[in-house]
Amino acid sequence: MDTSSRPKIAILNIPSGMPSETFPIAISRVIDELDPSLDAEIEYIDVEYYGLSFDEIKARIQAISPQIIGFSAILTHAYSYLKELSLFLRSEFPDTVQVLGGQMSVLGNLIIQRTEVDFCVIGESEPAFSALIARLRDAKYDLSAPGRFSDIRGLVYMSGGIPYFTGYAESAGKGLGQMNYDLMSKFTNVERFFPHVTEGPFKNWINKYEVGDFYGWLFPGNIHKRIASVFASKGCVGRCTFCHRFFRGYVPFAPDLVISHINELAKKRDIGLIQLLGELFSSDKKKVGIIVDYLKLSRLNWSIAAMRVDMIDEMDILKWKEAGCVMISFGIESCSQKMLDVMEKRTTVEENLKAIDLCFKHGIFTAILLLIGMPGETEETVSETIRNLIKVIPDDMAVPYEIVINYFQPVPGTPGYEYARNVGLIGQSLEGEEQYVKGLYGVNANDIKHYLNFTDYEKEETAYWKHYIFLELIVGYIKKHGLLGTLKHKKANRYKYAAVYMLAPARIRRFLLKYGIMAASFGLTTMINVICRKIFKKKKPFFSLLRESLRELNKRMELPIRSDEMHTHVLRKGR
Ligand code: B12
Ligand code: SF4
Repeated sequence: MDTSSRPKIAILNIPSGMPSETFPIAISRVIDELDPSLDAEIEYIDVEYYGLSFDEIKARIQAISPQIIGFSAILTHAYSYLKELSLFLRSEFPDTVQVLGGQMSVLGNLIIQRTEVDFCVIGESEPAFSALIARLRDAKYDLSAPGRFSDIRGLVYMSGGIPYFTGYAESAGKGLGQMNYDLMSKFTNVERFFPHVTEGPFKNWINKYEVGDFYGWLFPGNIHKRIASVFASKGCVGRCTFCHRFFRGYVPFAPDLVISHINELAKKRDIGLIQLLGELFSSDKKKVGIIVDYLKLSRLNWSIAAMRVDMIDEMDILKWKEAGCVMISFGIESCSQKMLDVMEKRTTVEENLKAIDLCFKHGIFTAILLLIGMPGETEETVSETIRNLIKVIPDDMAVPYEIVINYFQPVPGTPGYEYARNVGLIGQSLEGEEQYVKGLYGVNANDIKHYLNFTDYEKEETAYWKHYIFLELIVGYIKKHGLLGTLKHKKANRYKYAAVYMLAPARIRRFLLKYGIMAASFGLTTMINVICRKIFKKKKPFFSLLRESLRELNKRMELPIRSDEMHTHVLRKGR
């Protein structure tokens, strides 16, 4: 290995098997923000986009001959791929130091023990990554004395036979930048991050018959232009029990920097629509106001990737609509207050309904985004969600109507994940946890097959919930607008199916759907087994009795700290 003073680093993204690829802003920032005095030579290998085989990755790494291989893993779903690749690269490049960063590093304890990764960088890459590189370079990449890394905060590595966490690093504050396209274009095709409006994500989010109505909301001319993604903030004021973040608190980006980035992109790339990314768009109305005023003048259209319902009112919606806003995503999650409390969403059903209603009323697209199957979910909470959402069906049939429903999928570092361990749905041992995260590869949260059952029903009995909510909300739509009126305006098959479905009385269609979906998803034999279990083995109510935040509940159920995680157990709590 080359131990000369100039560090050479190969950075790879780790595929998660999910259908949509990761927008690699994390990698751009890792490279961009590295301490320039290191004079490091960095190369990014876009494994995911180019679909590289292990041998192709090996050839690329051979050509670079790095002392450090950096893995960027945003989703935990990528764990099994990471493990295989890490083991393979260790056998091919035994002396190269492996470093992992990204959200997956919350599993630092597991990764350090079960893969060949030498260091996990926890949270923001800076200042830990630069400090680590400098220390490795000075030690000639010799890992035999782990104590020499103990003062670099933000690392997990093996020390004394168990993983050691050096504690959270304070963010260097540099890490609030945007994607550096000029930098990234040296390594990969960046043009794909500027799809044409009609080829972009909206065509997947809105059904083909209604997406035209959506395009109609754009300023004339923008429909022929391209989309760009821009971050406007980092962090969130919420602490939902299913959500993980390393970043503490909420920081809106400086409006002048966001504006100059948008301006530059718009000029260079013929942009017509800006997707504003980040966990929470507006908690600082003043800063957001400056960005909105600019967007209004620019005649760009724009969308908001994430917004809390308790932070928006009719004035905002009107102002934003006038300024070109065409879409806002709210994670409303549920319209049962009990479930919102279990999630510690800190919102009310009324706030959910109001936010959705305002968007529909003023012609801004918003999909109804639901998370079902959290502990405490019952047939009653599902029905309550439907009853409430039926109150806010759009009056105007030209408003696209979309409903997206996912099952709860515990993410490490969240109260939801810890609760799953507490009740034994995720193994409490290292092996048990690994088995769970390995199984996440490519698993879409809308797939019932992988749902860990947090209800008192048989899992198979909950398979129809997603379809039931969906169909009942369409039935509600038909009832509001009349069958003929609906079928005239809404051409997607869902309206035709719902028209047939609603011929049966409410209780009967629910029954038929439940057993129909069960048989279709799991087979007839399983369905019969489920029915037998229901008759002969009654479950005692447990999950259905839940009413409080999982975070509070966990305090009364905490498991003893395993001996291998003496130093790392704090990662379980997130930040
Ligand atoms: C924007 C976003 C989206 C967008 C875009 C996603 C994308 N893939 O680009 C959309 C809305 C499409 C989306 C979809 C999904 N998302 Co999302 N998303 C986010 C969000 C809000 C920001 C991610 C981001 O780009 N941040 C900006 C970058 C710059 O910040 P960063 O990741 O912190 O990067 C720093 C460090 O990680 C570190 N680092 C990163 N790599 C490396 C490498 C090295 C070597 C080093 C040293 C350091 C390092 O340094 C970076 C710079 O400081 C996060 C929440 C969050 N807090 O991260 C969730 C999040 C990543 N998403 C999550 C999930 C679950 C999903 C979905 C699976 C949801 C679903 N059920 O469909 C899909 C998957 C889509 C996909 N294929 O990626 C989870 C992941 C949890 C987990 N542990 O797996 C998160 C954490 C939110 C949560 N619920 O907890 N998402
Ligand atoms: S789910 Fe959304 S609102 Fe809740 S903490 Fe995460 S980013 Fe914030």
